[in-house]
Parts: sequence; structure tokens; C-alpha cells
Amino acid sequence: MNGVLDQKIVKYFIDTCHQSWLKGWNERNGGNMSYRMKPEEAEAVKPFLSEDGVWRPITLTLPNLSNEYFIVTGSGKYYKNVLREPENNICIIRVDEKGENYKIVWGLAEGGVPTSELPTHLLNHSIKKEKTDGAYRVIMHAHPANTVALTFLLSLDDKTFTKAIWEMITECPIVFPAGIGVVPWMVCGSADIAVATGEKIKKYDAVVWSHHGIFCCGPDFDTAFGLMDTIEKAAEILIKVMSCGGKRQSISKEQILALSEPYHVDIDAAMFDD
Ligand code: 2HA
Ligand code: ZN
Repeated sequence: MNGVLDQKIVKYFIDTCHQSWLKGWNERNGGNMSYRMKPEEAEAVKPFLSEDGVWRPITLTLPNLSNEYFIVTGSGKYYKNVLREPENNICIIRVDEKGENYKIVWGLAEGGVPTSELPTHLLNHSIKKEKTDGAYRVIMHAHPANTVALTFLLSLDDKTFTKAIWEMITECPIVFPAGIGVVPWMVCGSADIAVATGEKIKKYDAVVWSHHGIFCCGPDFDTAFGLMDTIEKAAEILIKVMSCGGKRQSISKEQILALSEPYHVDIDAAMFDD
């Protein structure tokens, strides 16, 4: 028996990686995911963790993540393999007292380090933890094809992207009423892209990385995964519409904003300002 792999939350993490792989969002080693464990979930795995690992710098100082435990995918590891060999492809890390270093306390049994996008994950966890009073726990990054394709076709700004995606499925403005952020192309894995994504994640739950992929976050796996799924589905519809010669009719700004009241959401009308 492996005490860590028996935990419901770890099984959910593994299953979400596999669902993402089945969606085709994670070619080769593409994409990464992290989950900030609840105190009781961390307590439950503690007997099975090792403190023998070395401390490594996060490259950012994140005091509100002090002593937090995260489940994280491994750098260079393939989502395809997570379900079959979880202990070699994911890990649990602990952040130190100051929020400056982390240590692997379980997993990556055949060696390795957490995702190359760890700075973006941890900075964005820090921001969302503060903004949502601790409710948000999941951050996932992947390379869904239609969303990436749109970054070659649409202007790379929040309003253009948000309006274009909202318009494709009536549920979209209800699912992400604040909209979607867009960051320009940047070197991935860097502190700079972490900070640029962090600025957008203060406002949005989804941030598109131009010519690369998307980051989605939420309180749990289903919400974050559902957000990515909804955006990618809408992007697929838009690509099909564009491929067929473009829109001949659509829904209006007034129709989109009319969804706020019955669905008890605050659809950001400023997205339609010039
Ligand atoms: O490793 O997707 O952005 C995977 C990535 C980096
Ligand atoms: Zn990526």
C-alpha cells in the first residue's frame, strides 16, 4: 500500500492529468498542474513524506505560502504517463517558513524536479489565495490547440479575446463573467512571465499565453478544468466559423449583458468599451 496514492485528493489530481491528456491538451511534456493542499489533506499524507530532500529557491518571495504543501507535475514528465506511474511523474513539495524555497517531500521517485513553470504556479497561487480568502487551490496550464490558434488570428488584448470567446457559446459569459486575460509571447518558465501572468490573474481566472497555451485556476479541479474546457470549446467553434468564411449573424452586446441578472453573475460590461 502507498499511503500518498490512496488519498482521494491525490487520485483526483492524477485523474485530472489523465483527462487533460485525453483532451489532447498535453502533447509530449506539455502542460503542468499544481494543487495547494488543505491542512487536513497535508496532515493525512505527512506520515508518508520525507524531509531528506534539498531546499531549492522559488526565485520569488511568497510569504503567504509559508509551509504550504502542493501536489505538482514534474518537469519534462509526460501527462500520458501520470496515471500509469504517478510516483515517477508528480510530486508533493513543501514551501519553507519564509516562502522563498521549496523541497520535494514525496514523488519523482526516479528523479526530477517540479514543473519548469513553478514560479508562475506559486506566484499565482499566492495572489489567488489572497484574493479569494484561501478558496482557490488549483492552477493548470496546457496547450489546447484552438485557443493557441486564435493567438495567431485575433488582436492580443483582453477585450478582443474575451468578446470573441464569449460570443461563441452563450454559457461563456456566465462561466467566466470577468473575461480572459492575454499576455504577449514571452520566454516560458521565467520569473517575467510569472509576473505578467500574475498581473492578469488578479482580475481573471484564465490567462492566455500568446502562441503557447493557457493558464486556468479555480477552487477545485472540476472548476479549473471546466473553465479550460469551455474556453477551448468556444475557441474551436470560432475557428470553425472563421474557416467557413466568418460570422453571418451573432448575439449582441445587449444580449450578452442580459445574462447577468437571471444567472446572478456580473458580466463585465467594460469589455465592450472602446
Ligand atoms: O513543460 O508547458 O510551458 C511544459 C510546458 C512549459
Ligand atoms: Zn506550456
